[in-house]
Amino acid sequence: MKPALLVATKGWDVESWARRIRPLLPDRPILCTDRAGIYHGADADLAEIHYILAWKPLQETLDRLPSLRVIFSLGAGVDHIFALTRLPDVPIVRIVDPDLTARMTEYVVWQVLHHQRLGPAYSAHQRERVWRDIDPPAAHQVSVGIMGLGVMGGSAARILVRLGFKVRSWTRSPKRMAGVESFHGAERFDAFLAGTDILVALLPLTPDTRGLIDLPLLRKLRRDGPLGGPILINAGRGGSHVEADIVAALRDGTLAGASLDVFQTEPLPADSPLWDLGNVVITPHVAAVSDPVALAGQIAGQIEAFERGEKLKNRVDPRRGY
Ligand code: NDP
Ligand code: OXD
Repeated sequence: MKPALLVATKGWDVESWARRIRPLLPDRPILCTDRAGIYHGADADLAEIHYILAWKPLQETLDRLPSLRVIFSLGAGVDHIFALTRLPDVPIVRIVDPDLTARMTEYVVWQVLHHQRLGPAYSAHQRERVWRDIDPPAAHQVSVGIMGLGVMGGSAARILVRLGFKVRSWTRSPKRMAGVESFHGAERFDAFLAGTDILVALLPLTPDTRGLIDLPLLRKLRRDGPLGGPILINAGRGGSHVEADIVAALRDGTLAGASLDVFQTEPLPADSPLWDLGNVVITPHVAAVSDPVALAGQIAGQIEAFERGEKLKNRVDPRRGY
């Protein structure tokens, strides 16, 4: 038998991953946690595990894996792994895949167009049976500022540029992309914000990005743009924003609207004021869902390549935290 693997996910359908992986790696045991992330089998079986496929793994599960060689995150983000207090000294690999990237690109483009085409106003008119034309601005009059021009942000930027939007980006390190005005680092952050009508956050959650999107930041966005005020779209991580500040900004007009896919607490609590604000689009962390049908092959291929002595792709840098 070849080394075993453990599928350990909290809140996801563990079996749908195991079902896809088993035929791809038929000659090895594939163990699973339950939906709460708890493994109910014997410690002896866990000692055979070389690989964990994880989404929000429990500390107690990782602590029981003495032979672990690689941690595979089942998402693009790895904050759910770095949130643990004890991590074994093994490579952490994340998902980078055209399927996941395409889903995120769809979400960002959908929400940017929704706000640029005055979707919230027209939805309100429809509910009131009002026939009134208000002209949306042209794409080229709207500036979309993307925080995080990585795999996800880069793909969304390319499509937005093709649609004619003015696109700018803000990153940690310098970037060059055709049609995109690039800013990086703390010194250029205010200049980036000052020219942004629609702020798109596609940042990983790290100590540097936690709580970054707060009221002072939102007040720095362009106020005299064509949408009656700036818009926030966050599909990165809820930990990067301060929800109370977003609510305050939506109420006092600092923000004209928002689309939020990620939240400080998920599921978004039923008593969150965000649910009742008309100018907010809420989706339950589904901007880019990890589909086992699309992704299992990549993970199985990585395991086989690793065992042939090849380098793992999409390794995370633990010092950067993403
Ligand atoms: P990448 O690692 O490819 O890109 C991250 C980008 O963020 C990089 O451009 C990086 O800058 C930038 N960045 C990181 N830290 C900072 C900082 N302190 N200041 C400025 N820029 C910073 O990640 P992906 O594009 O693949 O994914 C981004 C995030 O999207 C994931 O971490 C995850 O949290 C989220 N996500 C959400 C999903 C959802 O369904 N809502 C689905 C998938 C992902 P630089 O290029 O200089 O390194
Ligand atoms: C991810 C996510 O990180 O779904 O992939 O949030």
